[in-house]
Amino acid sequence: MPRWTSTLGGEKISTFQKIGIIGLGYVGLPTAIAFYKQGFNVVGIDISKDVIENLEQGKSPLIDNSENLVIPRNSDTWKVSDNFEMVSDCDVILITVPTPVNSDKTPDLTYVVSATRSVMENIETGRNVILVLESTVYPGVTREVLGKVRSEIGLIEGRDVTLAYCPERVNPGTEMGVGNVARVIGCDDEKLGNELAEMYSLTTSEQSKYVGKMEVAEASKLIENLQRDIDIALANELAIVLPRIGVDVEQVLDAAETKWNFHRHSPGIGVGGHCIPVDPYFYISIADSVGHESMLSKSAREVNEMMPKLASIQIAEIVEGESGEKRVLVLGYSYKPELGDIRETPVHDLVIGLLEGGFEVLIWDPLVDSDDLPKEAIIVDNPYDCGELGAVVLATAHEEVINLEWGRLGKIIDDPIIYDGRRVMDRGHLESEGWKYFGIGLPKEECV
Ligand code: SAJ
Repeated sequence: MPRWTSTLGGEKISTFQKIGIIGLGYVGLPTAIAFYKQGFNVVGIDISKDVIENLEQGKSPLIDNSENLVIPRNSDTWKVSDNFEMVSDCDVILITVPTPVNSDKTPDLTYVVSATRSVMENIETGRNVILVLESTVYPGVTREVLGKVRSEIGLIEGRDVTLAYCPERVNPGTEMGVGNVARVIGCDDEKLGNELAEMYSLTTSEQSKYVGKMEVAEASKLIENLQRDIDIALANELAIVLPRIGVDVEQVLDAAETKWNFHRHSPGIGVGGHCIPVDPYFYISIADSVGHESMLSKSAREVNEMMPKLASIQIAEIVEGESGEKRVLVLGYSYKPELGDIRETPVHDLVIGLLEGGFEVLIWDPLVDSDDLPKEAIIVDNPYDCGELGAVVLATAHEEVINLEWGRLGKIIDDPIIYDGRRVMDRGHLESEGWKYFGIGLPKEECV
């Protein structure tokens, strides 16, 4: 391959020049733009004509555009298309398509297989194109699943294509984007693995490291998310147990955090998104396949998945002990703050729990499209115009939720009660505005 210097100056070089990115979502699009900005010749492919049309008009098709992406115009070094033939002469092709789970929680690899097949059917043989999977999968997928497609199409590893794995680690809705997260690269060919690490290093301020064979990088990503799910589950279990001995979980976490290696996580009404609640099931299926049931990850999932229902029961008990008004305003519906993404949102189960408890549920989320909100609930455009309420529930800690005019809202409700499902509100301030404050992990006797 021609050795080539990035046009943005500096001594950095890359073995590769033309990069294809398959899947222009919240990972693929920022990644494509990052390589484009470093002077690479980029071809972005997406099967959605809407996505391509938006991009050709210079518009971001992403729900969350917190990275304020500036979409390049079509040029010699930036093209987007739904035609896989466009990647036929790429040096490196990155696959950044979703890996959801099936209803039985087994990994759904249909997008990965479809994208791989479409790429492999269009690459020129003999150019040893590097095909890098970035989607979150379990160890073995790149080698076995992508390798199977390669064999079916008749391509030869090392002559026509070389497989590699580099997990995406962006954290949507936060400042952790492609430009400032570390990367790990797994590839059987160490030389190519190091050249990929060099290529990725041009796009991030953090380290970019070759870590060994593909399974090493696949397992790294998986256990990163598995650990996060387990850590959050501990915080959630503490939010169940500690209040029952009269102790506020947040005070205990404040105290524990003074220890140098205590890693704090926040209890809440549940764990959502397309990674943390999903990836542990990839690990569970591996553990089962090798004959060792993973009690730890299964228990963590059980704890996190019970939180929405548990919160709905707590809210019902609070309301029945106070005004008895069975109307609740739920603030926030997306799975995490500053995003309009509702995938696996725990607020869905919270709403269902309240409805099953006989409540009328109103929802206000300024970031979520009203079409994405549950039809069983009453969608609210103005949180100050909801009529009488038995409680207001903070479910997703959007800035717009936290910064509501709580004094004004409290005056509209006869007996203003808040249930802080993320423990993010200033209790003293709310109580000074006439609110009764309840929250996840707070002993009820401390609330009156
Ligand atoms: N959550 C808690 N308590 C916490 C942290 C999170 O209840 O202490 C909840 C959030 O409310 C949300 C869910 O967990 O419902 C997931 O939150 P998250 O901050 O982990 O956000 P994600 O799902 O966007 O995770 C992203 C992922 N990055 C991607 O590749 C998409 C994930 O792989 C990262 O591990 C994670 O960021 C991270 O480390 O921040």
